Amino acid sequence: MAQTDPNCIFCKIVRKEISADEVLRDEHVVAFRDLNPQAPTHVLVIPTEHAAHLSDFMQQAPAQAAHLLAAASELGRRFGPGGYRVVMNEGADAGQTVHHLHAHVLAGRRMTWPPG
Ligand code: DGP
Repeated sequence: MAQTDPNCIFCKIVRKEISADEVLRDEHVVAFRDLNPQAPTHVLVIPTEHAAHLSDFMQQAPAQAAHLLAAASELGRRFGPGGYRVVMNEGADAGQTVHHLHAHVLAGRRMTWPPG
C-alpha cells in the first residue's frame, strides 16, 4: 500500500480531505494550483505516495519520480507554451515549507535568473 501521513497537508489533498484547485490527477500524481501563486500559472505536482524529499523518493519509487517529472513537463507545455520553470525545494536552505515532495510549475511571465 502507498505510504501516507495522516498529518500531512498534501496527503490530505491526495485523500480529498481538503480541497484544492486540481488540474491533473492520476494513480501516481496530483497537480493543483498553489495557494500563494508566484506567476500567472503556479501549479504544484505531488506524488500520491508520501515522501518528504526528492532524494528519498528517488530511492523509494524511481518510476513514480520519473512520472512526476513527466506530469510537470506536460503541465509546463500546457500552461507555458512560451516557456516554463520547474522548481523543487529540498530542505531549509532551499526554503521547503511543506515536507511532502512537490514540483512547482511556473508559467505565464518572463522569469529572471538567479532565483532568490
Ligand atoms: P515550498 O516552499 O517549496 O515547500 O512550497 C510549498 C508551497 O505550497 C507554497 O508555495 C504554498 C503551497 N501551499 C501550502 N499549503 C497549501 C495548501 O493547503 N493548498 C495549496 N493549494 N497550496 C499550498
